[in-house]
Amino acid sequence: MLDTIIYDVKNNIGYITINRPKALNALNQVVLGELSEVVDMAEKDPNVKVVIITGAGGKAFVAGADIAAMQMMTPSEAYDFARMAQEIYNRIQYMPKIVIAAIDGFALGGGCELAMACDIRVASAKSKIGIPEVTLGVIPGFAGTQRLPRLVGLSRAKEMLATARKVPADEALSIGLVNHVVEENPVAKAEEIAADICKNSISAIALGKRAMNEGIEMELKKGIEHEAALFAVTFSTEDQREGMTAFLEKRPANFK
Ligand code: DAK
Repeated sequence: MLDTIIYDVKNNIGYITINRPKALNALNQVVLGELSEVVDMAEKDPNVKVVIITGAGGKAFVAGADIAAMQMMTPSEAYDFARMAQEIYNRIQYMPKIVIAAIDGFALGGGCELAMACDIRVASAKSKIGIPEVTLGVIPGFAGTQRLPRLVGLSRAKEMLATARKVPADEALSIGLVNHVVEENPVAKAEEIAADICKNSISAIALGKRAMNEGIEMELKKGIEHEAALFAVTFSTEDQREGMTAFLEKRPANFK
């Protein structure tokens, strides 16, 4: 029984909706515990080919970690809280399925960090994205200091950290913080992308995602070797036989 998250599966898409709109979907321990549960469900369900994460209420994706829950934390509790979220976010990043963040409104602090753990980000035009933790006397604790510079470069990330500025969607697009901006309904755009993904080999996408995730942390030559090893693995899959046979028979591939 979930209290703060709605989880649903339709048309091979696992929908994870953070549902605490009165607190702008802020993340406390309950939300994070439930997020962990549904991330596991989506990862293990063979019917789920793509995951979409969004926030309920039309005002926020997630307005950050719950400030009320953090106010009185000791350093050791803060460490455990950060590690709990980081572990879930890592599972999202390394999951062998594509995860799309559909951002409609504020994605701040832990919300921006959640979106950055996803593979693809789609935002509505009204969205604002930022890491305002320094206004609270803390730093990002859910991997924002690590993922943001990797995504937008060190200098832009440092400016976002230090100014706490909420970056508007069009600017987020121009610096590579989001992949797409739509006037409204980012979930519909995420579904469009998901439908394109579902036409392709899901096992190949999983291996390609792994090659990129792991390779980007390696020296280039090692990453290239790693790619060859994973490329070889695709030749042990039914999808490789089907994909190449379908091409040669001039018909669309029918991936399972
Ligand atoms: N936590 C708790 N409640 C929040 C919240 C948050 N992050 N954001 C909004 N709310 C609540 C508000 O308190 C308000 O509740 P009520 O007063 O109605 O009970 C309700 O949501 C609506 O918010 P507002 O009334 O403020 O709505 P506005 O439209 O006026 O403003 C806003 C929207 C998003 C600009 C504003 O709510 C805002 O600035 N929110 C805080 C954004 C923020 O600073 N986010 C970053 C949070 S810190 C760690 C270290 C650091 C972190 C985590 C771990 N470790 C080392 C453990 C930090 C993580 C963060 O994410």
